[in-house]
Amino acid sequence: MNGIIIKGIGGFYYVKADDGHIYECKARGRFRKDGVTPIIGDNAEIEVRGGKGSVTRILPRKNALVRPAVANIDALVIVAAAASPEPNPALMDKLTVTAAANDIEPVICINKIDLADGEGLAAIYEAAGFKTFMTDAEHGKGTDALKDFLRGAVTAFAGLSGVGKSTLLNSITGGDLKTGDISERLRRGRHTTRHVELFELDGGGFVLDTPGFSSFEMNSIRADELWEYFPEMADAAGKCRFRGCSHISEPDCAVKDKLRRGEIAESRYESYVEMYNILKEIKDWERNDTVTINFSG
Ligand SMILES: Nc1nc2c(ncn2[C@@H]2O[C@H](COP(=O)(O)OP(=O)(O)OP(=O)(O)O)[C@@H](O)[C@H]2O)c(=O)[nH]1
Ligand SMILES: [Mg+2]
Ligand SMILES: [Zn+2]
Repeated sequence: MNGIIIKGIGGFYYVKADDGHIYECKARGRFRKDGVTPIIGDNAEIEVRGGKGSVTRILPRKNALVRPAVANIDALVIVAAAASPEPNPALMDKLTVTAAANDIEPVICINKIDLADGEGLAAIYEAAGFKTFMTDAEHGKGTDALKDFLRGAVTAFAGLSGVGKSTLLNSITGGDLKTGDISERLRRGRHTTRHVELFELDGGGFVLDTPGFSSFEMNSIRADELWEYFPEMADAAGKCRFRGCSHISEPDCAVKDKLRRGEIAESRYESYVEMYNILKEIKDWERNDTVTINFSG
């Protein structure tokens, strides 16, 4: 039987199997020998005998994030608050690039639109080619459209602490994930969300609640390939005068023409330049295979 690992606690893996049941499974010893540790999101083969389940095989992963370790993410919902905390477009752009480079669809959600007008921010990401949602999770506004989008996929949520990821997820799953106000968070000096689990949506699909992330690495991305992860640059990038144009200082650059015409947002282009300058200093031997996002717990 096949299934997806939705939770791991104390050496047991909880597998939602194709037959609709959840089985508590042990991993067979050979995983340790192979150096494969099952993680949530893994598609697994399991055997069930006399009520006891074991994971016998982990199917190849499409991608894997670290801290928390989770595999096979289809979409990353990048949540920003219209206000409180103030949106940070540079951070959002790094996340869109990191996701895309991992074969994860980046999706934008501007939350807390009851507190401030998020239209301008949303327009930037819509124009760049991302699916963009506007929500007021506190009052359940706009969350149905997001819920429809998540159906059938495995989705993670990312964004600064306090933007409303858990509140959004609660509204979507009807569950009771832990949320906290900012004063409580400051008092405890840590993030509100700590456990890691995939939550099944009625109608299919899974969502992962993650704490606010602390850092991520983009070492695997080459500077000259960075433009590929900016959808709004894709049609222009082949039309520059120079092959291998960095789209920063060369003349007759089709990307900068687009920027001048207002078809690429200033903030997005600034993020591109900032990331390009960091990535171009990375030597080939310093490159990792995978792009990682570290979510702090
Ligand atoms: N006004 C308003 N408040 C919201 C909205 N969404 C969430 N909040 C509040 O914002 C605070 C933080 O929300 P959480 O859902 O805990 O934020 P989080 O992103 O999960 O934070 P971490 O788990 O620390 O990463 C809570 O007090 C929520 O009630 C919204 O749309 N509007
Ligand atoms: Mg949370
Ligand atoms: Zn160019």
